[in-house]
Amino acid sequence: MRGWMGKFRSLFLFGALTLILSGCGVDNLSALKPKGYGAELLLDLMIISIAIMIFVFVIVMAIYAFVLIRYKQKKGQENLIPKQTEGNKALEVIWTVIPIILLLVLAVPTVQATFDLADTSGQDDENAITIDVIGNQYWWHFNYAGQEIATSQELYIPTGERVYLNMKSSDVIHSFWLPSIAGKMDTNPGENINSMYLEAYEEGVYWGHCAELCGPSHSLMDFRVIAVSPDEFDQWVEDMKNVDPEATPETASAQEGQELFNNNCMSCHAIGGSSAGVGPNLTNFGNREKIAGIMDPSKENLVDWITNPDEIKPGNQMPANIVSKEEASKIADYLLQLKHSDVGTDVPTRNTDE
Ligand code: HEC
Ligand SMILES: [Cu+2]
Repeated sequence: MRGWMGKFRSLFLFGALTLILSGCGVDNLSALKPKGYGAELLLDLMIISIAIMIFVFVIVMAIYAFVLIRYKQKKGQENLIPKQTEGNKALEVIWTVIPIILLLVLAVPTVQATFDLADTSGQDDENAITIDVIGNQYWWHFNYAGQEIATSQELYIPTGERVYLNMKSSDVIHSFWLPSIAGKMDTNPGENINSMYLEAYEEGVYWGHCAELCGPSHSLMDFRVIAVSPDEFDQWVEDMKNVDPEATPETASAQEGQELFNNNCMSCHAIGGSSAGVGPNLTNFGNREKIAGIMDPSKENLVDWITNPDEIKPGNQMPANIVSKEEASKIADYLLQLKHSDVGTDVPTRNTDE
């Protein structure tokens, strides 16, 4: 016997699904809440295509329901053969012409947007900001062309301005995906460079992901884009250019950490400059939102990372146990005080307005 639960089962299912899916619209990570030019263009296209789909669906369902009801077999008509019609010029013209119109309505803005988003010719302007993006298993490197500065994992950009990205990969194919500001683009190994641009409307910290399955830690290959006002951006560039990689830290523990770091870690990591080594550039590390793109920046997490990175990001290229836990703790003191620029530290983070 089906109880009242049974009768309402599908209603429950739909209700639960709605609740789960409503979690998809996270601020600063969602294509449905655009905060930049590309994302806005793409959302408009989604709305047009969904509107057309709903229009077609409703008309087809209405005709379907009409035929079902109007031509239902009635009592006493079991052997009745309805009037047979073959071909109808007017109807055939209508159902050929309407889809053509709908396809045009869909095609014109789609083709326009495609060319618009692919137009990176603005980077030839000498004042344009261009950034070389390099995807690595499982971290991102951002090299500011002509500026001799670089960041890893966190990309700083000015708001209200087009910033051009030229992308490639150092190993396998990755995909740079920043849903709330722009679309997504593959980074390929080899000579093939893909270009796109970002234009953020408001200050904020925007979340990006790698969107191409690239290995066991693919799902942990996150990055941030920090959009600040153009003035603050210029300040940030100044700060980054004036980094002194040799600066002596204040505490004794951090000083020991600095020496340990220089002896054990500098072969892969850089502080200051624009080099992309085997590992991320750690300039301004103390102001990072995340460690390795995914962990909150606590000392405990950092020590865990330094002693056994593979436990946190399986398959990544940093070796475990280079230093002891005590040494790692001193290195953590050193790294966490690397604050080279406070630009962006007051920018509202994701979800603060929810
Ligand atoms: C063989 C090269 C190599 C050596 C040596 C190395 N690392 Fe790494 N390190 C990496 C790579 C590669 C990553 C990126 C891992 C990832 O996120 O996939 C990384 C990531 C990190 C991160 C996270 C960076 C970020 O952007 O959030 C920290 C911190 C770090 N390493 C510290 C150290 C310290 C401290 C040492 C020395 C004890 C060290 N590394 C030695 C290659 C190396
Ligand atoms: Cu990837």
